[in-house]
Amino acid sequence: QLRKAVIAGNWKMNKTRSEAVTLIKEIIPLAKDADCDIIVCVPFTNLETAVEAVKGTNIKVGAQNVHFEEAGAFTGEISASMLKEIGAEYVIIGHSERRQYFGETDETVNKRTKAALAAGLIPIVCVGELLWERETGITEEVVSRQIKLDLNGISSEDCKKLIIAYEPVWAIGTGKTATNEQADEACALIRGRLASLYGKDVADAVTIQYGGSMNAQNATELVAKENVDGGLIGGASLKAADFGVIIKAAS
Ligand code: 3PY
Repeated sequence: QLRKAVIAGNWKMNKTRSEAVTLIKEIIPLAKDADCDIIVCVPFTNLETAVEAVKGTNIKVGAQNVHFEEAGAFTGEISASMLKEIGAEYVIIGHSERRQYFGETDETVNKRTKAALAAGLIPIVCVGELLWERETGITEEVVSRQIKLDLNGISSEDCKKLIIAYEPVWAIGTGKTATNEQADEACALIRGRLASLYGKDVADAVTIQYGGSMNAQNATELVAKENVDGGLIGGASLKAADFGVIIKAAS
Protein backbone atom coordinates (compact mmCIF):
# COMPACT_ATOMS: atom_id res chain seq x y z
CA GLN A 1 0.00 0.00 0.00
CA LEU A 2 1.10 3.50 -0.90
CA ARG A 3 0.25 5.07 2.45
CA LYS A 4 0.46 3.82 6.01
CA ALA A 5 -2.94 3.64 7.65
CA VAL A 6 -3.71 6.05 10.47
CA ILE A 7 -6.09 4.96 13.20
CA ALA A 8 -7.28 7.88 15.32
CA GLY A 9 -9.65 7.66 18.24
CA ASN A 10 -12.02 10.59 18.63
CA TRP A 11 -12.98 10.38 22.27
CA LYS A 12 -15.35 13.35 21.99
CA MET A 13 -16.53 14.62 25.42
CA ASN A 14 -15.72 11.40 27.24
CA LYS A 15 -13.36 10.31 30.02
CA THR A 16 -12.16 12.19 33.04
CA ARG A 17 -8.45 12.40 33.57
CA SER A 18 -8.21 9.26 35.69
CA GLU A 19 -10.43 7.33 33.26
CA ALA A 20 -8.21 8.50 30.40
CA VAL A 21 -5.11 7.07 32.04
CA THR A 22 -6.84 3.73 32.57
CA LEU A 23 -7.98 3.55 28.93
CA ILE A 24 -4.58 4.52 27.53
CA LYS A 25 -2.86 1.93 29.70
CA GLU A 26 -5.22 -0.69 28.26
CA ILE A 27 -4.57 0.44 24.69
CA ILE A 28 -0.75 0.49 24.92
CA PRO A 29 -0.17 -3.30 24.82
CA LEU A 30 -2.78 -3.73 22.08
CA ALA A 31 -1.05 -1.09 19.95
CA LYS A 32 2.52 -2.18 20.55
CA ASP A 33 3.22 -4.20 17.42
CA ALA A 34 0.94 -2.29 15.09
CA ASP A 35 1.97 -1.43 11.57
CA CYS A 36 -0.14 1.71 11.44
CA ASP A 37 -0.02 5.12 13.09
CA ILE A 38 -2.15 5.41 16.21
CA ILE A 39 -3.55 8.60 17.70
CA VAL A 40 -5.86 9.28 20.62
CA CYS A 41 -7.73 12.60 20.36
CA VAL A 42 -8.72 13.39 23.91
CA PRO A 43 -10.54 16.27 25.64
CA PHE A 44 -8.34 19.30 26.35
CA THR A 45 -8.27 18.52 30.07
CA ASN A 46 -6.69 15.12 29.36
CA LEU A 47 -4.00 16.24 26.94
CA GLU A 48 -1.14 16.67 29.35
CA THR A 49 -1.91 13.41 31.13
CA ALA A 50 -2.28 11.54 27.85
CA VAL A 51 1.05 12.85 26.55
CA GLU A 52 2.68 11.62 29.74
CA ALA A 53 0.89 8.25 29.59
CA VAL A 54 1.97 7.47 25.99
CA LYS A 55 5.64 8.40 26.49
CA GLY A 56 7.91 5.74 25.01
CA THR A 57 5.04 4.06 23.13
CA ASN A 58 3.90 4.22 19.50
CA ILE A 59 0.74 6.15 20.40
CA LYS A 60 0.41 9.86 19.60
CA VAL A 61 -1.92 12.42 21.15
CA GLY A 62 -4.28 14.85 19.46
CA ALA A 63 -6.82 17.49 20.47
CA GLN A 64 -10.36 17.81 19.12
CA ASN A 65 -10.39 21.50 18.20
CA VAL A 66 -8.15 24.56 18.06
CA HIS A 67 -8.78 28.28 17.78
CA PHE A 68 -7.38 30.15 14.80
CA GLU A 69 -5.99 33.20 16.60
CA GLU A 70 -2.64 33.03 18.34
CA ALA A 71 -3.80 34.67 21.56
CA GLY A 72 -6.17 37.31 22.85
CA ALA A 73 -9.67 37.97 24.10
CA PHE A 74 -11.33 34.69 23.09
CA THR A 75 -12.79 33.39 26.31
CA GLY A 76 -12.87 29.62 26.51
CA GLU A 77 -10.65 29.02 23.49
CA ILE A 78 -7.33 27.19 23.11
CA SER A 79 -4.58 28.18 20.66
CA ALA A 80 -2.42 25.98 18.45
CA SER A 81 0.78 26.96 20.28
CA MET A 82 -0.83 25.96 23.60
CA LEU A 83 -1.56 22.52 22.17
CA LYS A 84 1.87 22.20 20.64
CA GLU A 85 3.70 23.11 23.82
CA ILE A 86 1.76 20.61 25.87
CA GLY A 87 2.85 17.85 23.49
CA ALA A 88 -0.18 17.32 21.27
CA GLU A 89 0.84 16.44 17.72
CA TYR A 90 -2.52 16.29 15.97
CA VAL A 91 -5.82 18.14 16.08
CA ILE A 92 -9.24 17.28 14.70
CA ILE A 93 -10.74 20.23 12.83
CA GLY A 94 -14.27 20.71 11.53
CA HIS A 95 -15.83 17.54 12.91
CA SER A 96 -19.49 17.49 11.91
CA GLU A 97 -20.50 17.88 15.56
CA ARG A 98 -18.56 21.15 15.63
CA ARG A 99 -20.15 22.23 12.36
CA GLN A 100 -23.62 21.21 13.54
CA TYR A 101 -23.67 22.35 17.18
CA PHE A 102 -21.00 25.04 17.38
CA GLY A 103 -21.43 27.02 14.20
CA GLU A 104 -18.22 25.85 12.55
CA THR A 105 -18.06 26.86 8.88
CA ASP A 106 -15.68 26.08 6.03
CA GLU A 107 -14.18 29.51 6.60
CA THR A 108 -13.32 28.83 10.26
CA VAL A 109 -12.20 25.29 9.42
CA ASN A 110 -9.81 26.82 6.90
CA LYS A 111 -8.47 29.33 9.44
CA ARG A 112 -8.06 26.67 12.13
CA THR A 113 -6.26 24.37 9.70
CA LYS A 114 -3.81 27.12 8.79
CA ALA A 115 -3.22 27.98 12.45
CA ALA A 116 -2.58 24.33 13.31
CA LEU A 117 -0.12 23.90 10.44
CA ALA A 118 1.69 27.12 11.36
CA ALA A 119 2.20 25.77 14.88
CA GLY A 120 3.51 22.43 13.60
CA LEU A 121 0.41 20.40 14.44
CA ILE A 122 -1.04 17.90 11.99
CA PRO A 123 -4.68 18.72 11.28
CA ILE A 124 -7.25 15.98 10.83
CA VAL A 125 -9.73 17.89 8.67
CA CYS A 126 -13.24 16.41 8.62
CA VAL A 127 -15.54 16.65 5.63
CA GLY A 128 -18.72 14.83 4.67
CA GLU A 129 -22.25 15.23 3.40
CA LEU A 130 -25.58 15.29 5.23
CA LEU A 131 -28.14 12.55 4.60
CA TRP A 132 -30.39 14.71 2.44
CA GLU A 133 -27.40 15.86 0.41
CA ARG A 134 -26.51 12.24 -0.35
CA GLU A 135 -30.12 11.43 -1.15
CA THR A 136 -30.29 14.44 -3.46
CA GLY A 137 -27.22 13.17 -5.29
CA ILE A 138 -24.90 16.06 -4.47
CA THR A 139 -22.31 14.25 -2.32
CA GLU A 140 -19.57 14.95 -4.82
CA GLU A 141 -20.46 18.62 -5.06
CA VAL A 142 -20.62 19.05 -1.26
CA VAL A 143 -17.37 17.27 -0.50
CA SER A 144 -15.52 18.97 -3.37
CA ARG A 145 -16.66 22.34 -2.11
CA GLN A 146 -15.54 21.55 1.43
CA ILE A 147 -12.10 20.45 0.22
CA LYS A 148 -11.68 23.58 -1.89
CA LEU A 149 -12.78 25.94 0.89
CA ASP A 150 -11.24 24.16 3.88
CA LEU A 151 -7.83 24.00 2.19
CA ASN A 152 -7.98 27.41 0.52
CA GLY A 153 -4.56 29.06 0.56
CA ILE A 154 -2.76 26.01 1.94
CA SER A 155 0.50 25.22 0.12
CA SER A 156 1.32 21.89 -1.51
CA GLU A 157 4.00 21.33 1.09
CA ASP A 158 1.48 21.77 3.92
CA CYS A 159 -1.24 19.84 2.13
CA LYS A 160 0.98 16.73 2.10
CA LYS A 161 1.08 16.79 5.90
CA LEU A 162 -2.70 16.75 6.29
CA ILE A 163 -5.00 13.98 7.30
CA ILE A 164 -8.47 14.26 5.83
CA ALA A 165 -11.31 12.33 7.40
CA TYR A 166 -14.30 11.58 5.21
CA GLU A 167 -17.19 11.34 7.64
CA PRO A 168 -20.65 11.15 6.12
CA VAL A 169 -22.74 13.02 8.67
CA TRP A 170 -25.52 10.42 8.50
CA ALA A 171 -23.06 7.79 9.77
CA ILE A 172 -21.89 9.70 12.83
CA GLY A 173 -23.09 8.43 16.16
CA THR A 174 -26.00 6.74 14.39
CA GLY A 175 -24.59 3.23 14.16
CA LYS A 176 -25.04 3.49 10.38
CA THR A 177 -21.86 2.94 8.43
CA ALA A 178 -21.20 3.80 4.83
CA THR A 179 -20.79 0.65 2.76
CA ASN A 180 -17.20 -0.20 1.93
CA GLU A 181 -17.89 0.93 -1.62
CA GLN A 182 -19.42 4.25 -0.57
CA ALA A 183 -16.45 4.94 1.71
CA ASP A 184 -13.93 4.01 -0.99
CA GLU A 185 -15.74 6.07 -3.60
CA ALA A 186 -15.89 9.18 -1.43
CA CYS A 187 -12.24 8.89 -0.37
CA ALA A 188 -11.31 8.48 -4.05
CA LEU A 189 -13.30 11.55 -4.97
CA ILE A 190 -11.49 13.55 -2.29
CA ARG A 191 -8.15 12.34 -3.65
CA GLY A 192 -9.26 13.30 -7.15
CA ARG A 193 -10.18 16.75 -5.93
CA LEU A 194 -6.79 17.09 -4.22
CA ALA A 195 -5.12 16.00 -7.46
CA SER A 196 -6.92 18.69 -9.42
CA LEU A 197 -5.94 21.32 -6.84
CA TYR A 198 -2.38 20.20 -6.05
CA GLY A 199 -1.35 17.53 -8.57
CA LYS A 200 -1.18 13.77 -8.29
CA ASP A 201 2.00 13.56 -6.19
CA VAL A 202 0.50 15.65 -3.42
CA ALA A 203 -2.85 13.84 -3.63
CA ASP A 204 -1.11 10.47 -3.35
CA ALA A 205 0.72 11.58 -0.21
CA VAL A 206 -2.35 12.69 1.76
CA THR A 207 -3.87 10.33 4.31
CA ILE A 208 -7.62 10.04 3.79
CA GLN A 209 -9.48 8.26 6.56
CA TYR A 210 -13.03 7.03 6.76
CA GLY A 211 -14.99 7.98 9.87
CA GLY A 212 -18.53 7.29 10.97
CA SER A 213 -19.38 4.35 13.17
CA MET A 214 -16.27 2.40 12.21
CA ASN A 215 -16.03 -0.45 14.70
CA ALA A 216 -14.39 -3.79 15.45
CA GLN A 217 -16.82 -5.59 13.13
CA ASN A 218 -16.57 -3.44 10.01
CA ALA A 219 -13.01 -2.04 10.21
CA THR A 220 -11.20 -4.81 8.34
CA GLU A 221 -13.24 -4.42 5.17
CA LEU A 222 -13.28 -0.63 5.29
CA VAL A 223 -9.54 -0.21 5.71
CA ALA A 224 -8.86 -2.85 3.04
CA LYS A 225 -10.27 -0.46 0.45
CA GLU A 226 -7.66 1.13 -1.78
CA ASN A 227 -8.58 4.72 -1.00
CA VAL A 228 -9.30 4.34 2.70
CA ASP A 229 -6.14 5.04 4.72
CA GLY A 230 -7.42 4.11 8.16
CA GLY A 231 -10.15 5.60 10.27
CA LEU A 232 -11.32 8.25 12.68
CA ILE A 233 -13.12 6.21 15.29
CA GLY A 234 -15.83 7.48 17.62
CA GLY A 235 -17.52 5.19 20.17
CA ALA A 236 -15.36 2.15 19.47
CA SER A 237 -12.23 4.09 20.44
CA LEU A 238 -13.50 4.22 24.03
CA LYS A 239 -13.26 0.46 24.41
CA ALA A 240 -9.66 -0.73 24.43
CA ALA A 241 -10.50 -4.20 23.10
CA ASP A 242 -12.47 -2.81 20.14
CA PHE A 243 -9.87 -0.16 19.40
CA GLY A 244 -7.24 -2.92 19.52
CA VAL A 245 -9.16 -4.95 16.93
CA ILE A 246 -9.37 -1.91 14.65
CA ILE A 247 -5.63 -1.26 15.03
CA LYS A 248 -4.95 -4.89 14.06
CA ALA A 249 -7.27 -4.61 11.09
CA ALA A 250 -5.27 -1.64 9.80
CA SER A 251 -1.85 -3.19 10.38
C1 3PY B 1 -18.02 8.54 14.80
O1 3PY B 1 -17.51 7.46 14.52
O2 3PY B 1 -19.18 8.65 15.20
C2 3PY B 1 -17.24 9.76 14.67
O3 3PY B 1 -17.77 10.83 14.75
C3 3PY B 1 -15.78 9.71 14.49
O4 3PY B 1 -15.23 10.96 14.51
